Amino acid sequence: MNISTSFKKLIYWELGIPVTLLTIGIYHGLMQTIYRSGVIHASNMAHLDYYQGLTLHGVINAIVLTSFFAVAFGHATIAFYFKREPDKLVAWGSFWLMTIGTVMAAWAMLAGKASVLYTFYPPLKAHPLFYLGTALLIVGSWVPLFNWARMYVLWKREHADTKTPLAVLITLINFTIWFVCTLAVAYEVLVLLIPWAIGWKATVNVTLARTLFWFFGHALVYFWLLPAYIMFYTMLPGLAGGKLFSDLAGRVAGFLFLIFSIPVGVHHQFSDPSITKGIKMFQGLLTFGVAIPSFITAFTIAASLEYAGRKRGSKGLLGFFARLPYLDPDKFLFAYLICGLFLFIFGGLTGIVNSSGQLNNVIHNTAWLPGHFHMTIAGPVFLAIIGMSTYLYATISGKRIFLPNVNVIIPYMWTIGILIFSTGLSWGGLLGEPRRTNLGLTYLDPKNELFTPEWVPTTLMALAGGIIMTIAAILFFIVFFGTLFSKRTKEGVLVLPVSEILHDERRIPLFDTFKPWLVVMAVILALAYIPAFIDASKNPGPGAPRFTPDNPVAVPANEGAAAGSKQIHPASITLGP
Ligand code: HAS
Repeated sequence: MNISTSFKKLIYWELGIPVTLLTIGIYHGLMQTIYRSGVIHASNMAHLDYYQGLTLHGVINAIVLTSFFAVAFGHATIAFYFKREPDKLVAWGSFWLMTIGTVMAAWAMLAGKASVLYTFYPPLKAHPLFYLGTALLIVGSWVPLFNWARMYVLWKREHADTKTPLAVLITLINFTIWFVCTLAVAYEVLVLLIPWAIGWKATVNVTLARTLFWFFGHALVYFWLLPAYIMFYTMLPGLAGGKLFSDLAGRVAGFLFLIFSIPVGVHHQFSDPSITKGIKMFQGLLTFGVAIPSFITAFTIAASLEYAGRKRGSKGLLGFFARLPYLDPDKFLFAYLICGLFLFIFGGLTGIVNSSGQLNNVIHNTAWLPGHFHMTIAGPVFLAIIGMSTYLYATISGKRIFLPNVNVIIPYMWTIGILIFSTGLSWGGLLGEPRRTNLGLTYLDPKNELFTPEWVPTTLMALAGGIIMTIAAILFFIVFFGTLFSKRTKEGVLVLPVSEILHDERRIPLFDTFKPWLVVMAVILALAYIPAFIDASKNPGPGAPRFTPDNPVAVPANEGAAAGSKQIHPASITLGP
């Protein structure tokens, strides 16, 4: 499909900006493994502090990259299937909101005024521009939903009896989840955090802030995941040389995500004493519910791959694995997607461990957690994002992929890196190694009385994995920017790989309409969250004043928004009355 220059430019910018920032995100990922393994015993490097780097790493990789990509891919998907471009004014408006928000948050982080990590838990305080910037980025990213929903309604009017294309359906589901879950974080930021960060309110209710954050925070992970699921269902089977086993399975999985993605956030708060046991158990059970659509996906995609392998002449029970196009540079997306799926087996299994109340006690806040989420967000999500960014840019611009044989090996290298890295973290986590800690300053400094030798092999393993991942990422930058700076060789078009469907089930209205699912979603949300919010408001504990990461003494309430950026000499610290 031919698209206008304005629409092309929009997609280029929405892919180019986050990939450019990703260079900073990847650098700080490597630095994490270096600090943690005790190779250096320093609190900062190149004037960037440990927590500042960790914040940049988390915010750029997990929020900026994912949100920009989801919007760019959403625009491409909707335009491709509806054969119409979305309204340009709205689309560019959303782009500018996201970009201005990103610049504001980036300034606060780079200036060292927002080293609060991507979860920005109070009582750690950031500069108000950090909160405002992330809020703008998020609002900008859901603006396109209203545009797409209008296009969907118009399309439906003309095609009442045709199944909505699966990719469109999952895109709309994803952005609906995103819109609903971000309302809570908007409330947290605008009502609780900004007035407190400015100094208008002396304290904040930490439990309420965390509960609002996790209302958003777990749905956020499915907002990251669903673009990859669209690729698994609608592209991967065809790229493998086969067909999608069942289109209905994809629809069922999509709607299950709609109802289960949000009401599970309390599983991040199993250790929060203010929330009562019954709510934790209920949301724990719902968390098992949110794993079901991924199990459906595992079986459906495995069956689709088996069909592809058999069509390519495989024999035996598992022979089909040997017949798939792993290293075909012309089908490089296959490599990115299959590697992501492979990692997700382990990412999913560790997720199920996390969601079991008792086991969670063992791994909560340990290195196990980053072990888990690097096999999810840095697995299927990241690989789908970078693979599709290269694909979309090259096809829309009409350029040839730079170094195609290198491009196809990047995902395998990344996968090997992640497997080593996450094994080190998961193993360390089981030995009590904490997350979000600059271990080199104490626990991994042999001269320090806290030195913990059990964590030497685990952190060195994570370092080895981190180095391999960084090399893979550098190769990705070479391929992406090499393609960007090469000459156009043909007319650029918007075309997405489309898999045929093996069992193209008849249209079942229940799985092609939003209303009943939205009602069920609202009911489950109310059951899961009204009691949680009541608990968080009823048992708030003492309100928390403002703290900065470099100082154990609270910032006085009468100091302004920028308060806390100056270092206070330890001799001036008074501990208690
Ligand atoms: Fe999670 C914490 C539970 C999925 C990300 N998670 C996190 C955090 C992040 C994150 C970032 O219950 C840390 C937040 C923080 O900073 O504190 N998670 C789950 C569960 C799932 C899950 C049950 N997580 C994800 C996904 C993420 C993500 C997806 C990002 C994209 N997670 C938790 C819990 C915590 C948590 C607790 C809090 C813990 C705590 O104490 O703080 C499920 O959705 C997982 C279901 C997945 C499966 C896998 C299906 C397998 C498939 C692949 C098939 C492969 C094939 C190919 C067919 C059941 C689909 C084969 C090919 C070959 C070549 C072999």
